[in-house]
Amino acid sequence: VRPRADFGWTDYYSLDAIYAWLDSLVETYPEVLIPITVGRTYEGRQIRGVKLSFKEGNRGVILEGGIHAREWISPATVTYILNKLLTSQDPVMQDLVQSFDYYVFPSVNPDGYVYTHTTDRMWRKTRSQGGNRCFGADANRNFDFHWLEIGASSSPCSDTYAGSAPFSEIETRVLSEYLTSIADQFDAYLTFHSYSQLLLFPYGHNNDNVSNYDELLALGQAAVSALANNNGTQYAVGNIYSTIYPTSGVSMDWVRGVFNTPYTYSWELRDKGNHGFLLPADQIIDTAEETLVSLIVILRHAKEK
Ligand code: ING
Ligand code: ZN
Repeated sequence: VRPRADFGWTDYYSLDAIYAWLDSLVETYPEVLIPITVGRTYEGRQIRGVKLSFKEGNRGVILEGGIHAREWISPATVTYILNKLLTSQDPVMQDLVQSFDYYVFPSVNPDGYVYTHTTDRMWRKTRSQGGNRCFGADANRNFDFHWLEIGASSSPCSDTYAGSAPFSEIETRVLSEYLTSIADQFDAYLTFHSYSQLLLFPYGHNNDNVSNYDELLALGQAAVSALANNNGTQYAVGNIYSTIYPTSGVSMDWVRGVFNTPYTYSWELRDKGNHGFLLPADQIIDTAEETLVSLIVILRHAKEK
């Protein structure tokens, strides 16, 4: 069975196209895919995903895309991975599909994503209006874990505005509620950003090692080495704090800090600044493919644990 012919990862797609594609997948694979609506955005759009489950009782893996609106390669990569999970004939992939439940959210900031298509290609935040001169908060500074401690702004006009309070944004609030409702069922929380070619793990608010730091570092290194072997793209690996910059209130750290989820990584996808957020569409497939290779390394390890 093929996905919709107009969805081939040769271009970036609108929110409507992504949601129509999700609908077509659910129609095509009704035994294994169920649609999820996490909630509605500030502007009333649905935040949608799917749960892919071949078996009862599997542990879960969560893929979060599009929390930052302008990072278009993120929803593109997440949808590519979902498609491969459903269609790959590779026995390693088929085994991983059978071994976990996958909760896949290509675009957790739909208002922002639409805004980057209609009005401002470089928009990052949500589109809430709280009586300030400026719109939106950085959804990836708005989670209730060391909120506004470091690497986040209290100025509504800043691109890293943490919001007026933890979970002030309806998008992060409903996502956090959904994640809380399934928290005892997942072992991996994986988020996708761009750009810089980094594989990050907790934490961002300080440089202390998480309890399984050695494992996360070694596994991350194995993952990026497999990624590089795919077609030469080089990634660095480490905790957020020392590898990119101090930050707080990010989704991955909230998941790790509150639920102690063992496998939490964030990819900063291609490139290293040549095109930046405007990564040409003809790099989508290669980017997504190499990312999938690194994801497979992580999931095979998580499965054996
Ligand atoms: N960078 C991320 C940011 O939110 C990041 C870096 C990702 C930090 C995941 C923590 C967790 O600032 C971009 N480009 O958005
Ligand atoms: Zn980002």
